[in-house]
Amino acid sequence: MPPAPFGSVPSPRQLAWHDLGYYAFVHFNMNTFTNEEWGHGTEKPENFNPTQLDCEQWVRVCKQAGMKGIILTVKHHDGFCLFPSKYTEHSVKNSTWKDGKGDVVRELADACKKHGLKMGVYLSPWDRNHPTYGTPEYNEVFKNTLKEVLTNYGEMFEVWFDGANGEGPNGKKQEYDWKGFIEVVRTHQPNACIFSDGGPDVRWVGNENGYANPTNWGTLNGDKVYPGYPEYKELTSGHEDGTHWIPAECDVSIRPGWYYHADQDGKVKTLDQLKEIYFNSVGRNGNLLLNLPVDRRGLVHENDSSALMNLRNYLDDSFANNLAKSKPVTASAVRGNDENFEGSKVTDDSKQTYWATDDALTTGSLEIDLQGDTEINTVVLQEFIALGQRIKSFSIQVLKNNEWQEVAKETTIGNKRIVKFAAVKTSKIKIIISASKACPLVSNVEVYKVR
Ligand code: FUL
Repeated sequence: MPPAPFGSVPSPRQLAWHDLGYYAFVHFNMNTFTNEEWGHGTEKPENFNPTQLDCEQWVRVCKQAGMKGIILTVKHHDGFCLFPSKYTEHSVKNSTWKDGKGDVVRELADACKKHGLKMGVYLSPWDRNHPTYGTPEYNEVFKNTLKEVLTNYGEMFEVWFDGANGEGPNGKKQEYDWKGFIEVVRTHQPNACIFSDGGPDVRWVGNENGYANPTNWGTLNGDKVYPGYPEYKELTSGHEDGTHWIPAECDVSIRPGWYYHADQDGKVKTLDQLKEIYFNSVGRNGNLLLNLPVDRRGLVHENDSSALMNLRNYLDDSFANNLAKSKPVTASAVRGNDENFEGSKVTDDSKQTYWATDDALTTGSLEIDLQGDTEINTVVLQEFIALGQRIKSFSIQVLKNNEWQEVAKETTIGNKRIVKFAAVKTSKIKIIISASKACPLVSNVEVYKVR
């Protein structure tokens, strides 16, 4: 009998989101041309004027970098829309770019479709330009704007709601109709995950450095957390017994700023910094949303694309050879002695099969025979999260001079955990689950010697 789900579990759209792992944020809007991070809403639409805009170049770069999609800032805090919205004058339709006939969202949607990349949109509810901001009417304007974006450009995989909420042009703050905003997304893009500080589908990780805590639950007390939640540091670990499945997305920019500033051309993150971000996000049960500040030409800058390729080459090299693939596994116990749940399911190269114990067991171990002395320094672990995140603590041991030696002691796993340790030569490795909220379900174990 397969195990029953435990606690909060992911929806199908969230499971699809978990599979994406790594994708791009693009901050490109009015601020690109005014050298700002937070525009004031008083900028002249004519200022928006990229000289060589080429969304296919963005898509090619992201695809080569191994990213699975792009989320674009179609409307930031200054209110300027990258598409010709009917609900504001502050948009590309009043810019000099393409004589007001251009539409960046259309160009990106076409390019993503052509090259098979997923697309998402960032919309800031905070609007420092719109004359209705601070009144109930603005909520209607925002919902209509959202509907335009979600009905005219094809399938979106994620809708990103920024939690920042300041004052509008008349000094008033807005009470947002979050329920209504969510309803618009559900109606027009039922497969899109909604991001905000507290979900409902994907949560902010509580910092803009691109890392989750080593202990990172995919669950959260979703009714407690809201956009602007003051205890946002909790989001870096999630809530262990959270009432909802709301996993973490780690957003960080490849440069100091979110937007392009020429004086940051020399400040693109190094390979070592990007590696650390990758291991601390994707390797800690999060997705990585890495921001590219597209420049005034309308292109991903050369320095940024070469940094992305350095990371890609590193990852390709490091994770090319899974030393545990198809290797024999001995489990401490197997659910119902049923071969469908035996230890070898973690090295069979399928994430749909998993090792499980009987319901009564919440500890156990897997011994992998590497079939000869092998130098290793990294282990990738995955739980079968479709039935909930269960494991609370685990350790890794290697056989050295006929004795088991501990090389790592960690806490949660979730969708994916990457554990690095000092390189060691061994012929056998043991994964020990020391505590689990219900019987552990492990779908995948990979072993590497990374650079
Ligand atoms: C923040 C915004 O205020 C920044 O400008 C940026 O868009 C970042 C991703 O989110 O809340």
